[in-house]
Amino acid sequence: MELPKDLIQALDNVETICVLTGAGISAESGIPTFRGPEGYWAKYRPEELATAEAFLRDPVLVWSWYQHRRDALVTAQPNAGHRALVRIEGAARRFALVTQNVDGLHRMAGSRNQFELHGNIRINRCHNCGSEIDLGEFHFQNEVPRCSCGGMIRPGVVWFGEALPAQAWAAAVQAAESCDCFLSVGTSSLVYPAAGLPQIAMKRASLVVEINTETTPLSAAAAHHLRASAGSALPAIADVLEQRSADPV
Ligand code: BJW
Ligand code: ZN
Repeated sequence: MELPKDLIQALDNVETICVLTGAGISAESGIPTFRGPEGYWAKYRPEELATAEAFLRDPVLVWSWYQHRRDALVTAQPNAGHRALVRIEGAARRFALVTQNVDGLHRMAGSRNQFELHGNIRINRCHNCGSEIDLGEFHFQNEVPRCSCGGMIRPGVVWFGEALPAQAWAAAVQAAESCDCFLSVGTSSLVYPAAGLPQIAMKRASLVVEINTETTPLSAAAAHHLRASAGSALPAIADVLEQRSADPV
């Protein structure tokens, strides 16, 4: 895609980039988003599946949902958007990738300095003692796995009402506070505290760019809203940044 001329100019001065991604960037890898007509929440209510209360009430239902999503990830591959972020990391002087996604596709693509705010769907941990537990090739059928402490084992993701991993959150705030360009990619900007990161970046008058196929609560405040797919907009941004690093100073 062609980027607006003033955005190309502004990117010329950018040294430190912070990127926040959401489910939209993985949509082009065939993974459903949460909100919207084809999203998970069109079929299920979040409070039935993505809260600790739901898990304690019906762990088999919650486990079945996560196993279904794990199965879908077996064949999922990073797409052009994930790959472009690896190029952007290579072209920036300092770079941090903050993701709300639990699918691990950024790591698979090769992103290095990344922080997972909502955990990782491939990890398991005890709901009682919090230990991370390696279940090997575990595939949920109908028996909820148990920790040696007796607690129920659950997917290592962050549900509504739960605190985000402290280190990842601290790194995300630090990256947003210190960047001169903040890219918000494929997120509805509805779920906090992640949705507050662009506002943190704006305090330092950073260049905030939103890449989203739809309008969100962030769109009006962003310096640029590229109403485009991540897979088309991010390669265009990577091209500009790489061209800049190739140019003689
Ligand atoms: C494309 C595209 C393409 C499509 N290209 N774009 C009132 C006000 C403020 C906050 C609260 C409140 N009431 C409650 C809260 C707190 C709550 C919250 O934010 N709720 C709001 C919904 C109101 N937050 C929390 O509870 C968080 N914890 C917390 O606050 O802790 C406080 C605490 C402190 C100390 C002790 C205890 C607590 C935790 C939030 C956890 C969210 N978890 C989930 C599930 C993770 C596990 C799993 O995967 O199952 O995270 S919910 C779900 O939403 C998931 C996502 O990461 C998250 C965000 O969704 P995302 O990524 O934005 O996806 P979508 O589907 O919403 O949007 C996709 C976008 O892509 C769309 O805009 C499309 O247009 C776009 N798109 N294709 C570009 N190709
Ligand atoms: Zn335990």
